[in-house]
Amino acid sequence: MNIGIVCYPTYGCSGVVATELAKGLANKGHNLHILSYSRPARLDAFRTDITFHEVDLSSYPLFEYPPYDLALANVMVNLIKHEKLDVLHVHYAIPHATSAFLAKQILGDLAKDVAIITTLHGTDITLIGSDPSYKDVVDFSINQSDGVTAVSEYLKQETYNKFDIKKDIRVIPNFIDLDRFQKSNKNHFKKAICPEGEKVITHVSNFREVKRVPDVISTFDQILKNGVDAKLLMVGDGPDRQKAENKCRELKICDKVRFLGKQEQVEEVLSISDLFLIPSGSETFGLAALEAMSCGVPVVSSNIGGLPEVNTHGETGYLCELGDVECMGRYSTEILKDEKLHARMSKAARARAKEFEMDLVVKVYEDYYEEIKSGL
Ligand code: GMT
Repeated sequence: MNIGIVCYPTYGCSGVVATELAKGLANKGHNLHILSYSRPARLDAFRTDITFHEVDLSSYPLFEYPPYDLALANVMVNLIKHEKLDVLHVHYAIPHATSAFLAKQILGDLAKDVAIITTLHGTDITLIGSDPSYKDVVDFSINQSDGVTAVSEYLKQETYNKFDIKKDIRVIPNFIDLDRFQKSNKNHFKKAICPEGEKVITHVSNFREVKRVPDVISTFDQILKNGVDAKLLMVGDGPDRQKAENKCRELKICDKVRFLGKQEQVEEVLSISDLFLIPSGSETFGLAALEAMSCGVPVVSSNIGGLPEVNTHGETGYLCELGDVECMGRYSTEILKDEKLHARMSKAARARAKEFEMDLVVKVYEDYYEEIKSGL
């Protein structure tokens, strides 16, 4: 099939999922086109079966805000016309689903065999999409898609709760490359960071408010107070980094916390981690948790959104009420102090990750494309 994939190029998870899906589909012999305003971070190697199309925004004195959705629709129109796309799969509803609708309208009969598939990822529904400034357009655009998927049961329900969706939403979860995300020997790195054999606790995110990074620091403080000698690795960067640093200073634990910034090879950090913390205030899936689990790292998380569909309480880690840092600290301590429990959870985490194996899920998308196309 000729498949167009539209995504945000950033380190955010929807762009990662979209790019990895493109690679997985290309590995199965499909011809892929990725559309975005810059090259996605995960599209890191040259391949003949994946073409990147940059959406160029011409500036013009009149435009305070250049209309990206129109420029994107224009690229879509050209691709459908000249590359004979079978499927145009947009990740993140805003504005991608709207641009896809517009492109299909512009082309009329020429686009009648192209299946427009929208995958909902999270904040396009839970935060920004339901904002009154966008809601009606998002509602309309989702309903105009030929197929709609969501990354978790939770997100599917939230979409039905927040929007007036007439379409059947198919849950297709996020997936993981088990070969890339597996524990590898990085002892030299561990020794450099923890010369006294301290435990390593890790958090990975884009440090947006919704990630509650100060809760990570407070949970870590609880762990230290419970008598565990540990270091905290904070991977990523974003708007709340300052708040996190302030929290370290307030709790006087800065010497035990390392801010590593954005890391490409996050699996290397996970390979030396004993525990992963994800106390998010909203998380439709929690790909970062799945990446940790795939490396055999138990997860302590909040029990909101799609996280319970990934992290199983008492098996792959523990879940606590939102903001309950005492609970997260207590459970973390339990895992870190009990070697047998840690080993059991580590094994269960990897086993659970295997249920989200990349090829399995790519095949589900492939079948879904066929199903939607056959109904056009
Ligand atoms: O979490 C983020 O800040 C990025 C965001 C995105 O839209 O890229 O991630 C969302 O989609 C991911 C991939 O499907 C999910 O794993 C994340 O849980 C989800 N984030 C939120 O719901 C906050």
